[in-house]
Amino acid sequence: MTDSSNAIKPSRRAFLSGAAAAGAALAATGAQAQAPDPMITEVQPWASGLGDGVDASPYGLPIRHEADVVRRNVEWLTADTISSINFTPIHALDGTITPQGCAFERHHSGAIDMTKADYRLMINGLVDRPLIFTYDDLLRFPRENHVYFCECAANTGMEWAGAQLNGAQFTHGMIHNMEYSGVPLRTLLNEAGLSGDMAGKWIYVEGHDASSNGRSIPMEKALDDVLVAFKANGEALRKEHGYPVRLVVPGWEGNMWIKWLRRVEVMDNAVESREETSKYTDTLADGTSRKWTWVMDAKSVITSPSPQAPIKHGPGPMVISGLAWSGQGAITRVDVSKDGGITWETARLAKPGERMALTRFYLDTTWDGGEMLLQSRAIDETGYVQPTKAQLREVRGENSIYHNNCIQTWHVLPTGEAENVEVS
Ligand SMILES: Nc1nc2c(c(=O)[nH]1)N[C@H]1C(S)=C(S)[C@@H](COP(=O)(O)O)O[C@H]1N2
Ligand SMILES: [Mo]
Repeated sequence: MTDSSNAIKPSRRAFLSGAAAAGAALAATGAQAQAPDPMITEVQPWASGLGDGVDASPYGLPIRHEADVVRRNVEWLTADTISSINFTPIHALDGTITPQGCAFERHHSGAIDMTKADYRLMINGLVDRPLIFTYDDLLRFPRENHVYFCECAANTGMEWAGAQLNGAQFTHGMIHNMEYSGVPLRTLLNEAGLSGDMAGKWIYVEGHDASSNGRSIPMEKALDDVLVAFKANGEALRKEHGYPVRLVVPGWEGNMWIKWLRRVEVMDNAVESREETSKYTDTLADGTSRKWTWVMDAKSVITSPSPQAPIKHGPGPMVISGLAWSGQGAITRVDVSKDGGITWETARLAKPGERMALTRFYLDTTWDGGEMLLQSRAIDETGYVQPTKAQLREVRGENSIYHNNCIQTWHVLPTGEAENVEVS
């Protein structure tokens, strides 16, 4: 293993010779390098006419040339589109913030259409005064802003038995990362009055949708960092993400992030609802199941190059980029391997890791034009190291669905194309 000071950083000189090599490779594919480039020598239509006026899009959409950067389904997973899931195009995004317009959706009974005026949040159960809040009531409590990732526990769930889906969007796209504005749940629980010893108590949370998606959450977490959020990335939550109010449960599986939040009941025990018994439990290698697995452990994936984002240049300088996250806290280091995990280089974090939020990493490197078995390995502030698939299978077997945080491998070919593979 190399530390960051030994990581390959192309010097200016290496960059120039790399660029020359890339230029040479291009020249070999056509005579264009010799000819004048009309994009430089000719006046183009956009420079000789007018563009759109300011009223053309009162609420803007991405330019049409980016029309393929959209949520996508996996056909065989999507029996119907109401009780279903789609995937964030993480292979085409950079930085860490997921625009709401392409953030994955998971609904159990469809995305419902509620107004703020119809919105109610009820807190009941073991409280001094059961309360009902309107949307406007929520705006009167002190609020906070936090960036958090939301990962469906089933993210990467199709990869247990073998490499299946060809693209980071499909293998790792059940995740989004937004800046939420909201009121700490603790504030609202205290408003309703928690008397007596809350140790060992639970809350049961459910949504306004027909599925209700009820989940039990230990009181300790409820009083820690759970947010009742009404804005994401500065604007109202989109319908599909729970407009007007959703629960944000930092670092814990997406299923607990109740959308269209309707009710919080303080209870003595967990409800053991459908969503936390027959679903969202982990089958182990010996056939038994783990009872609770709430935290999303450290994980990472290279988003570029990847099957949907092939290398489009010749040998020479190249940027390898990806995302890392941990439900246990901040990412402290990400390593990248080009040879299937035999040797590792430490990647550069675009910013120091933030707790329970996506971290962008880059490896500024040189491609020799040969094959690569690209992997990334995340390490979080607890010292936890993202496991290999073999390590995870030893404990979990191959029949699990949820909580697959193993190291992903992309096989990059000399053509620059990449495919999803496993290394043993
Ligand atoms: N009310 C309600 N909340 C819900 C769900 C739902 O179907 N209904 N789906 C859950 C699941 S399984 C996940 S992974 C996340 C997905 O959030 P998103 O649709 O904003 O991506 O919402 C959770 N909250
Ligand atoms: Mo989920």
